[in-house]
Amino acid sequence: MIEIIGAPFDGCGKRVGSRLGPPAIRLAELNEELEALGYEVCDAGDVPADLGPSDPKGLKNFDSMLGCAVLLKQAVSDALERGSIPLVLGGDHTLAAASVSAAANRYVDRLGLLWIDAHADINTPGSSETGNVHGMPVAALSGLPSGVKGISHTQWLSWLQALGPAQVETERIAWYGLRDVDATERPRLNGLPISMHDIDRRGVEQTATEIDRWLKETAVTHLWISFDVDVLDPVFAPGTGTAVRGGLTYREAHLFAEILREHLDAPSCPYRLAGLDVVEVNPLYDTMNQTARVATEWVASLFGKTILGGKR
Ligand SMILES: [Mn+2]
Repeated sequence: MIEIIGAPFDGCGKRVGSRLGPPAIRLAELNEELEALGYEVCDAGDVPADLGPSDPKGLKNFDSMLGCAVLLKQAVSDALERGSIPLVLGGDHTLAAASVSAAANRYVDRLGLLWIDAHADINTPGSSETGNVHGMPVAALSGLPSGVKGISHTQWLSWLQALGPAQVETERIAWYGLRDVDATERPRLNGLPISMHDIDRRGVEQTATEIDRWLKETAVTHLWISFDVDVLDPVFAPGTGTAVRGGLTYREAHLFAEILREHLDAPSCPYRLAGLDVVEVNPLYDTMNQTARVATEWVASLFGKTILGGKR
């Protein structure tokens, strides 16, 4: 069973509007697509994600984010407990820290994380140029130090505490589609960082296979996939707040999803899909809901939809 959980929080990005991501993706018929593939789908609705007052001396909208994160972590944890695959719809990428942490606390060091994104999202308050928390969820998940003093440091510690006790060490994290990485982030990418350059050089098929091999080497039993729609080139997915040119084409993104599914379905595959985030769909920057439709189609490919149907 797939359990859809909306997290319409957009207080920690550069631009607001991704709070409209969950309804846009639902209107793109995500539920119907997955049911057509034979899955039982349950839409659990949205976790509350209102923006309250924000301390001007701290991280922007931090308290609102933390409140929503606690609720989302619990909702994902409950879904995992029921044996469901949680499918979390953002919202900005900040809340993926909460969803991934639910799986991390359940599977501990047997969880691998695949962060599909133009950005590495491994800034800390001390290294971030913008101060936007949506660029920090991977750093929080892996428990990096804040690098600052004062209120932001206290907030950072409270976030780590809310996500814990288990962490996802960077050695168990793969990134895919990177093309906008800060110099301060680069030395932190200890797992498997695959950039657009790597994809240009070796193609989707080989880089996807590298991820499969790496997951087997790290001996994880569960994989969480966090999909930021900005991994796609803005030509195909313009409806997002931090678009970066030079991304995956529509076909490359689909081929990647299809190969991930092939690996997951292989009889000898030692890991299974724990859950999935689909984030940063921002209808305010979109036309005709095409970005939500691309995201929905990508999820369908990941869950086994093929052009000719049946086995590839
Ligand atoms: Mn991103």
